[in-house]
Amino acid sequence: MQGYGITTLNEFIIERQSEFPFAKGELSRLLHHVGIAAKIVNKKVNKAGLVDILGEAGVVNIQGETQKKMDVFADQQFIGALRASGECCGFATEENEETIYFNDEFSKDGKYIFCMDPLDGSSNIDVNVSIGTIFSIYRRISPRGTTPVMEDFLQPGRNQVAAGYIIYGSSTMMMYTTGMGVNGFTLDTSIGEFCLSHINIKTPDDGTLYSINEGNYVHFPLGVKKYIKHCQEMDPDTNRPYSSRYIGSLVADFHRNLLKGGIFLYPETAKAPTGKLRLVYECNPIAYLAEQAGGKASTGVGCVLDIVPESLHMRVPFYVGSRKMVEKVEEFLAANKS
Ligand code: P6P
Repeated sequence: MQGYGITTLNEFIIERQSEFPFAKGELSRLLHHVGIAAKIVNKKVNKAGLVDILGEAGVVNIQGETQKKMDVFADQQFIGALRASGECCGFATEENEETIYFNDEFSKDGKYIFCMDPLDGSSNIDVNVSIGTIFSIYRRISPRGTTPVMEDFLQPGRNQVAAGYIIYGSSTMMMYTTGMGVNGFTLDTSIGEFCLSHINIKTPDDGTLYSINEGNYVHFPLGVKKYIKHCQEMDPDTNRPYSSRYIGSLVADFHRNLLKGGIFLYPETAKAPTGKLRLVYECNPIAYLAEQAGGKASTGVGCVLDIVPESLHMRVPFYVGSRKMVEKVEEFLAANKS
């Protein structure tokens, strides 16, 4: 802690770097640049209603989703900031069908690859609902100095060296892990710094909040239907009522559950037969954070972090949050295989 009582993100990154004996500051520099991009995006998000940044960019992305101007802006800001870090040799983002890399020697020598959803939940921005950036960092597999290859991006989530999210909400927070627990930083706009506000977060082992889009109920696997009914009836073991909370923005729903305890569920549905959420840049980083905070992340039949991605935009069913709640869903799914 500094004399003036706060620890900024950069001070924390440097302090923690000393815990990695072989660290040369590359990951620290990368995380520092994530913080810079987050502040730039935050500034725009906060003014979204005032400047011509709302609405559609008139482009449809690889997901078949209409890109919002803010999606494109956030994508560009993070790629620009991370290129400036010189530590990233390539990027995979929700907004681009192919991976992105730069052919200059500086970038090609980068040790890390960066995967992100630059602005998750952006359809909510026009109605002033919290949205977020989700990111995941891996060491490259291909040799430094060469052009990155797809194998660099299709690593199991277990290989992540860092993951995190920025939530642009009532306050803007950056939560991240480098495998030594999860820490949260709240942006103090009066000094333009992310300041340590949530130290070594541990998510409650159990909870009473469940987050799912019940509009898809008829398409859910039988085990999920039974789990929802389980939540809606008084839990005989704990005699506690559950509450349904669904914002429709993964970062916001996950963040609330992380702090209070709860489970987020996005099963396969008719419209999304393998689930809606993307493994590489949504599920893996959130799963890494959940596990680092003592929670669990499952596809319903196994750990999300153990999956070897088959493609960049691969989708999986996603159950994440308090360990006991995720285990309960897995039990219902196993007992009601359809
Ligand atoms: P649905 C936002 O579009 C998103 O990718 C996640 O942030 C969110 O959890 C999910 O989709 C919401 O999907 O089908 O319930 O609107």
